[in-house]
Amino acid sequence: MSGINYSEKIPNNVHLDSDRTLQRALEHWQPHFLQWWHEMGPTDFESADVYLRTAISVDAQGWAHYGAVHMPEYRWGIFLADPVPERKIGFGDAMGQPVWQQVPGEYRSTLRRLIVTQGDTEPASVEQQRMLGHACPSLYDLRNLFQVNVEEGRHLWAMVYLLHAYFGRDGREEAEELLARHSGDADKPRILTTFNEPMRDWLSFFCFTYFTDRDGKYQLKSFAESAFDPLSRTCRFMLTEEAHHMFVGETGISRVVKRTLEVMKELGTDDPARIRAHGAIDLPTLQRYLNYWCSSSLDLFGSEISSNSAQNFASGMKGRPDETQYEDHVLRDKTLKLVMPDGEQEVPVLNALNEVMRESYLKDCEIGLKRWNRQIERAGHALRLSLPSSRFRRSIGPWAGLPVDPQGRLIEKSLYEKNLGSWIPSAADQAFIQSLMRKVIEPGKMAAWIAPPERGINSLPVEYEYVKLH
Ligand code: BYC
Ligand code: FE
Ligand code: FE
Repeated sequence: MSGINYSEKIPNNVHLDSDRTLQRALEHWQPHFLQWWHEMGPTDFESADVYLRTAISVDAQGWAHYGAVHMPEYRWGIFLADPVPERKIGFGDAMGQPVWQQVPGEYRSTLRRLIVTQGDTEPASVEQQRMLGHACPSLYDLRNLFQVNVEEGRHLWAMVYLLHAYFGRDGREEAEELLARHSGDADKPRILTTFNEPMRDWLSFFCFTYFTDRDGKYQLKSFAESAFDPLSRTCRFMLTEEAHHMFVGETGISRVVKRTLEVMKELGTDDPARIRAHGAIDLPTLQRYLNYWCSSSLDLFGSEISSNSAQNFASGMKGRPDETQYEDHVLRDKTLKLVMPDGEQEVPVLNALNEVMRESYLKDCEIGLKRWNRQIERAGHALRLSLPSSRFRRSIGPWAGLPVDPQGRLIEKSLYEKNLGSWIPSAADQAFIQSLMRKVIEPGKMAAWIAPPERGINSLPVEYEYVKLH
């Protein structure tokens, strides 16, 4: 276990003090990061005491310390998982060779681009979520939001460390650019579409942490396999933090479902209008939010057929999530049948790896759906929540812009346009959800649209004052 040095300006377990140039460069970036947090991070909560976890070791057991922190004083740092001795490349054409401790010249620009794209999403999500604190359904949820926010801030540090340490001047310039692009900005938007979508309410936040943070999990898992060892070690530790983000999404939606079912029972109806009048979220509306955020997140895997993905795999830069579970790690003579708009097409697996990842991601997404549907079934209702087809509402790949219904059928454009409003949240749905967004800050109290969590954080009661507002 490598301990983390907290006596330095930038907490780290990478012996930053042994490389003065790198240390100075990162210490120069640090105030820019803090300025960005001040301007683009959660609004108005800078003096609140937030019960947050901070990494104190990279050991899977007991890596976090919990305590009250002012967010601007959070100890963002650089933490890499311990090296695996004698680690070898686990896939691609260079399989079996030693992993890289430096960036090979021929892969430099591609690796930099992958790291910048990954890094760009982290601060983008903080920007998207910056107003949500004002409408928190409870102090417990407010704390979880801020926990996710500070950790996404740390994930930015993780990528900026790689850029500074391994990409010289270009890397330092990219690190500045990561603070200059902003979510939804007309002139300098974030790189990937989902990270420019506005997030105005907590139902969207729970869907985002369920679907979009899970894309993060899958991308990080594929980088954890990378031949570029510092990237692999960085991502392995990020994954430890990531689990909580998806927990927030899964339990958040589960609590919404629970509350809705209580109201349905109380009123003896499944009429959306009456459920809404009672201040709860009807299940068809939840389904539309799931359709929206799931389809948006599916684009984050890239195109179904991608020569980039083939290159990234063959060279060893980016593997498949859980690469060891597969038999063939080279994939030079395997093909895969993909359903394309104009029929089935057989393509080399190497070129279909984005799709392979998307498929395993969707399987992971099903787990929450099963849980929520079990809740609905136990309450005696026939409705089932479902995931939209991966062809629905795509903006990237061969299905982009095509009129496909949530079941994946290509339909008439006019029919698609007529029905889209019933498949994703309409303006009226959004206005209704917005009307529920009222700040609840009495310890232990919950907004009327969500059930309390089963337990609190770190064995504390649900009633604990997780955020002390001043
Ligand atoms: N939006 O060959 P293709 C997370 C571009 S989330 C806009 O199919 P490739 C987090 C693409 O760049 C995880 N543009 O793409 C979650 C390419 O452009 P060029 C983020 C898009 O390269 C919650 C062109 O379309 N991690 O961590 O195979 C909170 C053709 O693309 C999009 C990463 O993204 C899009 N959705 O795969 C906080 C990992 N999709 O080259 C954090 C790093 C594609 O024609 N990135 N394009 O100019 C990658 O691995 C790959 O870049 C992608 C795309 C998987 C994103
Ligand atoms: Fe992240
Ligand atoms: Fe995350």
